[in-house]
Amino acid sequence: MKDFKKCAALMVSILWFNCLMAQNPLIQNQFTADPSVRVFNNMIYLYPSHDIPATPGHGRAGWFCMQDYHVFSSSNLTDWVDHGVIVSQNKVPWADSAAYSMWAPDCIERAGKYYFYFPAPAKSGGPKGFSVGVAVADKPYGPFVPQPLPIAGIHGIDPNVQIDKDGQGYIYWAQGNLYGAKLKANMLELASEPVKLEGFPDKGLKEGPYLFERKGIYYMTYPHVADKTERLEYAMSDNPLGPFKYAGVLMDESASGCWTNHQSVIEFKNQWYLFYHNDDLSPAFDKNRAVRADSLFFNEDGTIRKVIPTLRGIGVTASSKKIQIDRYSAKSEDGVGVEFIDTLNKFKGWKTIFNKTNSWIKYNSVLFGKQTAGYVSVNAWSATGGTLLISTEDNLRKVIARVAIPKGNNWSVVKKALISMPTGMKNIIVQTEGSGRVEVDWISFN
Ligand code: FUB
Repeated sequence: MKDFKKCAALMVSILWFNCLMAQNPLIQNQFTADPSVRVFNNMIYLYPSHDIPATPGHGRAGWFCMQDYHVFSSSNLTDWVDHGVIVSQNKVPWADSAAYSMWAPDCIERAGKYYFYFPAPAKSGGPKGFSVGVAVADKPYGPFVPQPLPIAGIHGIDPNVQIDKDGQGYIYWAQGNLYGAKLKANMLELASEPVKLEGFPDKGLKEGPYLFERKGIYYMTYPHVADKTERLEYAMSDNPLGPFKYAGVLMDESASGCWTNHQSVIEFKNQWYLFYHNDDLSPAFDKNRAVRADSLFFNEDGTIRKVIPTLRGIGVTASSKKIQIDRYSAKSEDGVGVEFIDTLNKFKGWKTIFNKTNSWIKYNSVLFGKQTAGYVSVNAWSATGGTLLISTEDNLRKVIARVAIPKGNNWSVVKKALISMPTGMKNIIVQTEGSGRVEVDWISFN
């Protein structure tokens, strides 16, 4: 009984303190990068790198700095639970605990065990450069036990592991080019000599291999420096070790200039998704990155349509949650902008600034319940005073509230009865009426 109570209290604290709700970027209370995403037992698990700012004596200033890994899970692509640290550099017997280079990881399940693969530099006396280690768990969120030694025969970064339909495991990694080998059934040792994978552009760094299979086609996706920064590309094959045929660009270079990108692709509930990263939470320093996701679509011939990054991202937002309209689906060309709420603490997120009459922002896929009457709450601030029109849109556009934001000098929640309470899935439009400058943090319906 005591143990049950302890366990229940732990679960409540995990859910209460670590439940993160987000659009893009998906995780907004810490930096995350290099997302490897997996579906285990109908739950989505996100295994990212964990960027941190370097401090004197801890990592190298101006460079990547990572000391551990967290895992996050979600049942709906919207609400993410942080399960905390699963592997850290000072608990891996072979790893250099002062390297701060726990780069892009991956995780896979085999026969009820979860194998977490990660690159890291070895202690002095061990192999030079990056090695790849494995930590094993009975659950996707750990506890993970690191193996005493890294995998023999692999020198490189960005491990990616796949198990083919016939049960054969494969491991891929990068070292300027892309490499692969078969894995033994124990998932801990190579079963074949590493080969350089063929069929990719010769020039420019390639890293971050991530292979997936659909309808008998093996898609190898990877970041590539075709020009100055990385873009995501893919190549296709009928064999997990190739040869591959270059097939195109999956995502263009980041518009904000983030030098790296890194991807994984999953199918969840009949929809395909691309997970990647950008520098949303640290636009001035692109080694502190943030994981994003957008929907991915195939053409009839099996090629992939280029994914255009969005702020809205994926997943449905419940109308009763704080709807962050700054993660918009569309907006008017002028009169509306997005800025950090607090430039000294970017983890506080963003606000929308309306400063022109009839400027608008649209936020898609909000799910309303079955109530017939209700309120909208708007967390806003206006130095001038102003009015917001809130509408829903499916086939028709319908105004559901006119909210006067009083003149003031701080954030306050303004609550207004709705003209009518929407039901089902709707897009929300927030528009200004008349002049004035209005800043909005979030809106919510109850
Ligand atoms: O996160 C460190 C490195 O940056 C990764 O290993 C690469 O794929 C790139 O994203």
